[in-house]
Amino acid sequence: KKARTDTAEATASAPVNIAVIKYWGKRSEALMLPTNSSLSLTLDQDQLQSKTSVRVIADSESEDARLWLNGKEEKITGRVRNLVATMRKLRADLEAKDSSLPSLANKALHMASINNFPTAAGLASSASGLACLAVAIDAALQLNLPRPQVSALARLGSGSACRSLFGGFVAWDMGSKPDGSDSVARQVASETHWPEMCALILVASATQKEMPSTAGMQTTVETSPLLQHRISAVVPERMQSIEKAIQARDFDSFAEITMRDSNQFHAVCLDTFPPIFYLNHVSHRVISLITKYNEVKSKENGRKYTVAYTFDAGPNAVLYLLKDDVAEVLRLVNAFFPHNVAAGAASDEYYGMAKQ
Ligand code: 2P0
Repeated sequence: KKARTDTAEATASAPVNIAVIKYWGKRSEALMLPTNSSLSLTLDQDQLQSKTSVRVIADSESEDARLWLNGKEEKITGRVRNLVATMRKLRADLEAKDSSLPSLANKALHMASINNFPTAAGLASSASGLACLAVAIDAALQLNLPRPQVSALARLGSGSACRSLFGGFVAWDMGSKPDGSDSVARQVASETHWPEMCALILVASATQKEMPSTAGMQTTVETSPLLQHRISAVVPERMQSIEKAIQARDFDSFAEITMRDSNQFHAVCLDTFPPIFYLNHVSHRVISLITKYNEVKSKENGRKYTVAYTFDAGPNAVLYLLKDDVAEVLRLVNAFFPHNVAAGAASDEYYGMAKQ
């Protein structure tokens, strides 16, 4: 007799992560394997997050899959289709072994995801979005997979998503096996390791970026000689150094590596042919301001750096800094970029102070 087929439903949320060693380039599009390792900080869940609900339609006859993003139905990409198919296969294997399990593997799947921040504006929305999609499907299909496996599945949806399954400081080791089994995210230090560490997000533009990451990094891999240098001669050493800096809570080293890696990522974008421009004049002014501020503060507090900037595939700055310095840096940013505040749009400018 056929097992019970109640509607199964699950909701999950996942936080954004912002890389300090940037992922940019794939060695396998099919398996979603990167050309270099990367490292990020996962932000506080209550600040920037995606939330996804997944419902298995019990009385459906088809394996239809539908997706709503911020309330609007979207076409399902090949990658999400692949993620859904892979997870359904895992469910089908379970059902084949145990006929008492409800039949969920071949039912229609409705997925609805929302972000509480601008989507596709270079604020890592795909990382949090695909991470919680994988968690929600895992729950709705009652798979109960271990977290590293959910992380590997999230990677199929978007590379950087594999890092959002863990809190604190997270590395994504590129791995070397052709099947990708050793290309996995790993927690370097938990969220309690360096509680003074804060992130400040300055939104220079909340519009969607012109060049999506996936297409951009593919052109970079095909055309940029600087990327080859970065992969072989720069990132491996930087991964080791920044892990050491994190373990030792050495902010000066952490900040310098972070800023250098952001600069090199954007240099690689410029070295792509045709070039990719993610930074704008506001981003350049933020870099100049932080550079000058660090010089001035150094004479006062003896530290080499007080603030580190980093930019992803968009013009918005993420500043990493220690808690005691947040109030002054906020005043500084308000003084130098008064326009949004004067226009009463301060809440559009800052998406809050996020601790790790
Ligand atoms: C990162 N970024 O490490 C880097 C820094 C953007 C700049 O991961 O093709 O959206 O889905 O794997 O993950 C953006 O790339 O690209 C990204 P896909 P993804 O966070």
